[in-house]
Parts: sequence; C-alpha cells; structure tokens
Amino acid sequence: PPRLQPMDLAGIDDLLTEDEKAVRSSVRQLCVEHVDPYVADWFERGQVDDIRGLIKQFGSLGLLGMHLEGYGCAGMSATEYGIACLELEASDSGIRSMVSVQGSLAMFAIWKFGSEEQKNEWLPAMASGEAIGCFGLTEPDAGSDPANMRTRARRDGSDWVLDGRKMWITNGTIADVAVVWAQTEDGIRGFVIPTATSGFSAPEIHHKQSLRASVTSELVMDSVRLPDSAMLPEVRGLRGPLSCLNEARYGIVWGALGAARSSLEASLDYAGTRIAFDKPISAFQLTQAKLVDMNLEYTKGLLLALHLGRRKDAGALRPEQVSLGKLNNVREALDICRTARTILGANGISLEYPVIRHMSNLESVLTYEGTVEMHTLIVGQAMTGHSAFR
Ligand code: TGC
Ligand code: FAD
Repeated sequence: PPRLQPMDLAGIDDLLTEDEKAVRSSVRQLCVEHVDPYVADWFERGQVDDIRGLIKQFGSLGLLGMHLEGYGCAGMSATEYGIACLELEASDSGIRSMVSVQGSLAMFAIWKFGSEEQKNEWLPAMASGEAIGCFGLTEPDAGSDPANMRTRARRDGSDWVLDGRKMWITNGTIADVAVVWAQTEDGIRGFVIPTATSGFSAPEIHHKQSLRASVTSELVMDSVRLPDSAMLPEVRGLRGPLSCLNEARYGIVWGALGAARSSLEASLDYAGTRIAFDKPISAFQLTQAKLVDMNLEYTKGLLLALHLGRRKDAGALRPEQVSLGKLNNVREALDICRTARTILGANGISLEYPVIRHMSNLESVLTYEGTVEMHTLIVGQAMTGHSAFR
C-alpha cells in the first residue's frame, strides 16, 4: 500500500466533503500568494503592508462573515468556516484574527442583534472588505470579568453619550466601525460607532512581542454622541457579547491547529534534512517521539474541531463545548509549537522559520477569547455544577 500522508495518518481527510476540501485549497492558495511570502517580515516590523488590500482579497473570496446568511455574506457552513480559519492561521494567527474579528465578532454582532438599518448599512460593505470592523469588550481594568466594565452610555434627549476606554482591541486603529459594549441604566448594551465620530479615537498599542502581524489598539470614547439608532436593539446584558464570543472561539478551535500544523510540518521537514552524528535527526528515537506526540495531539485536536463543527452545523453546539475545544486545541497547539522549536535547535528561534512566530502568537491566543483559566472554569462548572468564578 502507498505510504500514509505524514500529516494525516488517521485519514481524517476522508471525513471531509468535496466542498470542504475546495474551501481548504482556495484559502491555502490565497495565503500562499498573498500572505506567506511576506508575513515573517510583517511580523518583524510589526506592520502588515497594504492591510486594506489584503482584507479586500479575503472579502473577494467570501471569507468575511463567511458563515452568515444574507447581506452579501457567503452563507457557508460552520465547518467550512473552521477549515478557512485553520488555513489562515497556518499562515499567521494575526491574519486569522483579522478575519475572526471582522466576521465572527463585529459582523456577527450586527447580523444577530442589529436593526435592519444597521445590517443594510454595514454588512455588505464589511463582507466585501470595503469597511473594517472591530469589537470592543475588554477594558484596561476588566478583561476576564467583562461584567465589571466601566464604559458608560447615558441618555441625553434621544441621543446616547458614551464615555470610557477599551483595551487590546484587534483591528481598532484601522476600523471604520466599532461595535462597543457599554453599561447603561438598563444593563449592558451594544453600540455601532462609526470611527469617524467626534470624541472617538483608537491609538495603536506598540511593543507587542506576539501577534505582531495584527493591529491591536486602545479605543478611547470621550463624550461620543450617537443617535438612538446606534444601539443594537435586539439584545441586552452580557449575553450579547458572550454570544459573539462563542462564534470567534469556535473559529479558534480550528485556527490554532493551523499554527500547530505549520510548526509540525516545519519540524518534520527540518528533522529529515538536518544531520547530526552522521544521521538525519529524524532517525533518532527521541526526535521521533516528539514528532509522534505532536502528530497525535494535532490529530486529536482536528477530530475534536471537526466534531464541534458538525454539531454547530446541526445547530447543536453548546458554549461549554466550544470552551472544551478552545481550551484543548490552543493549549496543545502551543505545546506542539514549543516542541517543534526544540527540533529546529538554534534555527528554532529565527524568523527564517515559522515556528517561533507561531509559538509567540499562540501566547496571545491562549489569553484572548477567554483565558485558559476561564475556559477551565466553564468546563469545570459543566462537570460539577459549581461556579468557581467568584
Ligand atoms: P454569567 O452570569 O455566567 O452570564 C451572564 C449572562 O450571559 C449569558 N452567557 C452566555 N451567553 C451566550 N454565550 C455564552 N458563552 C454565555 N456565557 C454566559 C448567561 O446565560 C447570562 O445571561 P442572562 O440572560 O441570564 O443574563 O456571567 P459572568 O459575569 O459570571 O461571566 C462568565 C464568564 C467569566 C464565563 C464570562 O465573563 C467570560 O467568558 N469571560 C471571558 C471574557 C472574554 O472571553 N473576553 C474576550 C474578549 S474578545 C477577544 O478577546 C477578541 S480576540 C479575537 C481575535 O483577535 O481573534
Ligand atoms: P485578566 O482578566 O486580568 O486576567 C489575568 C490572569 O488572571 C489570567 O491568567 C486570568 O485567567 C486570571 N484570572 C482572572 N480571573 C480569574 C478567576 N476567577 N479564577 C482564576 N484565574 C483568574 N478584547 C476585545 O474585547 N476585543 C479584541 O479584539 C481583543 N483582541 C485582543 C488581541 C490581543 C493580541 C490580545 C492579547 C488581547 C485581545 N483582547 C481583545 C483582550 C482579551 O480578550 C483579554 O486580554 C482577555 O480576556 C483577558 O483579560 P485580561 O488581559 O484583562 O486579563
């Protein structure tokens, strides 16, 4: 029989439909052309060149709001969306982040909780990449515990006036529209803010050593006056932003495996050609044990992602199940990258290879969209019935 595919020893490919495989190859092709040749340089300089052009490329392939229906969105399945996230993150977590935040957070919030007017105004432009969105939940003093947010929206006649700060917001500086969550007399509400509105600014955060090929920003709202129609009418309370997080976290369940796959491939390739003690290092038992353990975790992670994708497509995916996937797949992906780095020896610390870039990116992925600890507590509560957050 032919040799097994080293990256698909279990034959998971056989579980994918032809359409799913087509999404995989078209996203891969786009990344090979428009991202892979440049991304190490973007990471090193901390700047993505022609980021608007790149977002439009993603829009033209239908990747923005990919799994949403109507308003110019592609209406693909959740599994196809997951596969796209994996391929994007095989290039760089920052590139996947840009797409996740646009589609799963900013667009999803408007799609799910917006008025017809808000949807028509923003969704077609966001789906094509003409308009860029960001999603502001985290604040300098409230990350894991967003119920404690300080940003306030108060009524002034029929207008709203927003004051506060958001922190660590992906796409903030380049966004045309910000979905911002704020406390009101009525509980937490979402607001759709055109970023050109007076009193709104989004300075970029510098000195990051992770997710450097991604724009991360602070949002400052200083008496930002908005019409009544700027509020998302269909949701009130923390359930609003947390529902959006379910979508983005689901994408990360798949995405993190892309970074893992790229690192595993790089280390397998390297181990086959690097000679030490007169042999390729892949011929040493210790190296093989590392490669096999990495492959096992990658394979298990992929099966879990696919299972959760199938559940999501069947309308049966629970938030706790997304937490299970996010917790496991990001943690294991980071471990795979760290192990891959050791196989590359000193070359493992160089941006000439993708491994250290993926590894440092995954430090952010481990923290954002709910830290490891938060997802552990969510799964712990699902197991025991006890909430251990407070
Ligand atoms: P709790 O009392 O449990 O719940 C409050 C209300 O929310 C509802 N709810 C959910 N609804 C939908 N989906 C979920 N996953 C939900 N979890 C809870 C809940 O039913 C309740 O509704 P209601 O109607 O009864 O009021 O809330 P809590 O204050 O105890 O907090 C729970 C906790 C800690 C799990 C939550 O706050 C949490 O997940 N914290 C982590 C915050 C987080 O993940 N932030 C991410 C910010 S966005 C980001 O990182 C983008 S990076 C993206 C990129 O670049 O790719
Ligand atoms: P904290 O909440 O202060 O947590 C610090 C530590 O304490 C963590 O280890 C945490 O797990 C632990 N901890 C907290 N509470 C408990 C508890 N009850 N039990 C045990 N341990 C606990 N946010 C957005 O809203 N939009 C974005 O687009 C966005 N993009 C991001 C991009 C990047 C690159 C990064 C790094 C972050 C981004 N975030 C974004 C913010 C991210 O979601 C938060 O950083 C994250 O939710 C954690 O919040 P925090 O940093 O305030 O940490």
